[in-house]
Amino acid sequence: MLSKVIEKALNDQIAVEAQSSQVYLAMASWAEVLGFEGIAQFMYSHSDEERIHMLKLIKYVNERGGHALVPTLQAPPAEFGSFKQMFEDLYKHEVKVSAHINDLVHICLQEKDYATHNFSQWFVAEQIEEEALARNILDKINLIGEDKGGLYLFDNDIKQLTDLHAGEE
Ligand code: OFO
Repeated sequence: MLSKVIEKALNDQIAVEAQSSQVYLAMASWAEVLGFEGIAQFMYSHSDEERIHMLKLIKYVNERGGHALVPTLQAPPAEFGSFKQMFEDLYKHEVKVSAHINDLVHICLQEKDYATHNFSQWFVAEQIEEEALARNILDKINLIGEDKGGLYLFDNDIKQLTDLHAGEE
């Protein structure tokens, strides 16, 4: 049985994951409208992943006798400036999510909830991967700068990355 403190911390994390999914969906739509199919595909699948993270938390909360709450979401921005800006936002967003996961782990230890502590380790590992991926993409896009041809190649590149990633799951 979850304590009220843990239940609240997990519900907060559900909201974070849902909001991430929402923001990445807006990024996907923006990229698609601009005709960057690879970037759009990458962001759509990233958005789906965040929804899966949210569902993982929802199932866990309910399984442990709590009540998972479906959160209210804020409307994300419709445009993101440039792709460089967009991937910077994505990276910063992931760093924030990692900090949130760390808080969750900390609360688990304070509450001596070792089962939830164990459960949250999956998210700790996932955040390491997501931050690394975001940094990797950001490095690439920084190399390209504003070069249109480079961006076209990058769009193709990231498409392959998405296919590869999807194949791993
Ligand atoms: Fe849920 O991993 Fe990114 O935010």
